[in-house]
Amino acid sequence: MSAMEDKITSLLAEGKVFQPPEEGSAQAWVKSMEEYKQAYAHSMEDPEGFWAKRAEELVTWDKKWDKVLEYDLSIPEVKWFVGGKLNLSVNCLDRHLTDGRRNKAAIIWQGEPEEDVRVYTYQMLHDEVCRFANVLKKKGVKKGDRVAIYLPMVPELAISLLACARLGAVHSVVFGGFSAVALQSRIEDCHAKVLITADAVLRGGKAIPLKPNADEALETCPSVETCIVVRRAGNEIEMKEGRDCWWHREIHAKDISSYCEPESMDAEDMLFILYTSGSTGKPKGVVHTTGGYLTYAMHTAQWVFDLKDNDVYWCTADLGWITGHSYILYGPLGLGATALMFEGVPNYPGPDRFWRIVEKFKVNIFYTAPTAIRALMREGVEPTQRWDLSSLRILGSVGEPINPEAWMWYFINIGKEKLPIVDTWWQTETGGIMISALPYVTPLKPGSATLPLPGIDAAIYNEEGKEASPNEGGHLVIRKPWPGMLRGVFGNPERYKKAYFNRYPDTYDPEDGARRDEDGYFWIMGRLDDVINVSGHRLGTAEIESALVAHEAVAEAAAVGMPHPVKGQAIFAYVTLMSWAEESEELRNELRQHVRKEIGPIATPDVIQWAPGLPKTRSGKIMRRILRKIAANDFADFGDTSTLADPTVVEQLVDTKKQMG
Ligand code: 6R9
Repeated sequence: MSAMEDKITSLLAEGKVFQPPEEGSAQAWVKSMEEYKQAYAHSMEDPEGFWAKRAEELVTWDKKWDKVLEYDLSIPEVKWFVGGKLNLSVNCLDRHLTDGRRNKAAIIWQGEPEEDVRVYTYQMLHDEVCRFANVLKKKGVKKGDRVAIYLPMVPELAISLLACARLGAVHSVVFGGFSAVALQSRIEDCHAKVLITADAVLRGGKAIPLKPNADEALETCPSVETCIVVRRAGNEIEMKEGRDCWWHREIHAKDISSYCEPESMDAEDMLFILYTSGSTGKPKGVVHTTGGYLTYAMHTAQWVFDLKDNDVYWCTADLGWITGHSYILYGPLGLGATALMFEGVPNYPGPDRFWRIVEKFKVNIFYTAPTAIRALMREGVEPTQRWDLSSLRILGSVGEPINPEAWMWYFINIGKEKLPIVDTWWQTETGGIMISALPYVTPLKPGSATLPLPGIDAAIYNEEGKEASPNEGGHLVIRKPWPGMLRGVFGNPERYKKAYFNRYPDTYDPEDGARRDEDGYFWIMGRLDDVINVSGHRLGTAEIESALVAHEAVAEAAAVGMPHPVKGQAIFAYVTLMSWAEESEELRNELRQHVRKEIGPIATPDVIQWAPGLPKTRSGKIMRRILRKIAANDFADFGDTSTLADPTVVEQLVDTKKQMG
């Protein structure tokens, strides 16, 4: 055991609680546990008063709301700040032109090549956003139209979102790592009128073409009239006449002005759709609206990251995920902060890339994912020592439960045993952080997301819908509406109700398992539905299975998660072949490539095991519990198997797995 592992083990064994640093608490937005408790109590007694005050303090409204909240979770229907009017690009840009921040850096962009840096002041960003909004307008985009965005982490990505918000168009970002097929199904679902993409993505020192994926997707997307292409790598691409145009040409056209009148939006007008995986069927288009979402993103960014005007704040997420939407863009820019945006990956050109960037821009607040921490942990401590990390004051984590070893490593080597770590639990659907420590306030326990934020009525329910006793595991639930919550699943109200409000009456069900300890701290255990969390990315087993079954040689497939030291979970797929097909290494590779093409590289199965049959109940339901155990080499106890239609199937699968190792 190394000295570092030794230290981590012994600190953890003490079951230590780490007190927040006192230094800095006097200036913090929330200064003491007392203040937190008061705010929490107020928010539970008078939620409307609490949120109205925050919405007033944080957001610039064109017209104030008539009613703070109207809701009925049994439908479900939720409306915040009813009758209020505002524009998000005005809140993120225009108002900072007159509040003393005009020449302040809004976005510092670090490209994948070290020397590729661009800085946008609030004025510059405002002008670019206006120009691009005018381009979209010229292409016929109007309020309510959907715009699909499929871009690498370039500044044009942030500009695109804000330009849509300026016009009242609905953006739907599709992560640049998704395949043509995944892009196609999302565009089709939301009927996007315009697609914004790039020639290529720079990743790990290579240019990976992106436009061919867009071309393939658009072959069967009749709704898309225009495709705007950002030039990133300069690789040769095809431009389809009448449909495709270059970003840089359009934005610099003579008739494009650097001012665009913002559309005054209703608080409940749709702001964006973001697709995420659920337990069944295709991905869900999670809908967020305008006034509540902005209030919530800003409120949480301010209290959880203690954002101040002098801070350089860095969230390493991609804008293709909700974390990027709320905590690179809307939250920080709403607050007039300086956000760093990074195009590259943690380990290229070396495992010290993150730390080098921290020193280079004197980053104060750093927010990343456990999978990145675990990957960097493997490289040892030395890369963290090459750079000066003394500018840091707050560390954050998001995306999956952070295991205590990774927490300790982060705390010791990056936090130098004094910085607070905010482990933030939330979801695409919640719009913003729900359960998290406040940095100068909450005593920390490695591996626990700690306590719900003010305004969030979180609890643990057992199967009967009663509140679980301390340390009893159960379903995490949220009992009161909050401004950032999703307002629907695009085009599918039934699915909205069924997926989130069906288990317990009038209660939001995030489908996560958790327990609360004797101090009321939440310990999140992970998904209860058929969702696999690979490196913090949500993948539905149903999506992977339907991709596999789409291959002509596959009769049936079942995908489960298996523990993985870096990714958290890896994908293990059981495949039953058609009778004519033969098991072979080539076919195994072909199937992996096939899933990669259907969904994207993150969904590639790590292991494929041939299965002559799958363990099913007599009603035909696959018993995933057993498949998960076999995948993890845990053959000791399969629990109740009495409902299995054919128990010999399990023996066969165990034998094969034992041979595979
Ligand atoms: C923001 C984001 C949501 C799912 C969620 C949960 C897991 C996220 C977590 C966490 C434990 C944390 N999750 N943060 N689990 N501790 N701090 O990740 O959104 O992509 O929708 O994923 O991720 O299982 O239900 P999303």
